[in-house]
Amino acid sequence: MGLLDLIRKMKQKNKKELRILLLGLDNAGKTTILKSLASEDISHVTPTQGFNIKSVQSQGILLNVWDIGGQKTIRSYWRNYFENTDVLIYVIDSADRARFEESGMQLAELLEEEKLIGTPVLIFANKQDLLHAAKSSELMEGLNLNSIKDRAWQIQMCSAISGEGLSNGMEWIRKNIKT
Ligand SMILES: Nc1nc2c(ncn2[C@@H]2O[C@H](COP(=O)(O)OP(=O)(O)OP(=O)(O)O)[C@@H](O)[C@H]2O)c(=O)[nH]1
Ligand SMILES: [Mg+2]
Repeated sequence: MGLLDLIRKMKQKNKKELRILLLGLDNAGKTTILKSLASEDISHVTPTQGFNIKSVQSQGILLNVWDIGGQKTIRSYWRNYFENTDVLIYVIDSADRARFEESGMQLAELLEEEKLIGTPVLIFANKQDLLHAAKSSELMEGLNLNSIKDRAWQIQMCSAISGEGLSNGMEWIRKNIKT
């Protein structure tokens, strides 16, 4: 290997770039979160039929975020995107109590996927701007989050609409994931 190749390889090792998978049930707010992170207009978000990819710069790291539609018919395609994921961001609609159980089961299924073994998980408890949004303890119970013991994980309250909490989540990613 020549010197140039060696330098190139070292640079790659230190790349400050992460592949992030953004998943969660339909209507949770994934696309709105991604647009908000990219400082784009969030007033006309429509359900994602396939996927969106966006690269956003956050705290000195380039995040390549894959936002996949969460409708039931699309969920079977999630597994096509698991490879090489550095971080999983799982989004919950904190006001949709009727679907806490479904959301928790979907997350539990993801965490059993071989390609996601050990992948750190940031859980965005979205829609905290709504008055009746559930808080951390109710979500932990409703989605059985305390059962996650095999990886680094964090629950972060947020609102994609106000932007509150999003940067705290990104900060957790920066601190917990080696780039
Ligand atoms: N009040 C409130 N509404 C939100 C928030 N985030 C998203 N929404 C709304 O929730 C709806 C769904 O948002 P999307 O971003 O399309 O949800 P998604 O998870 O991408 O949905 P799929 O693409 O179908 O998987 C939209 O009407 C958003 O405006 C939030 O923080 N607060
Ligand atoms: Mg979407």
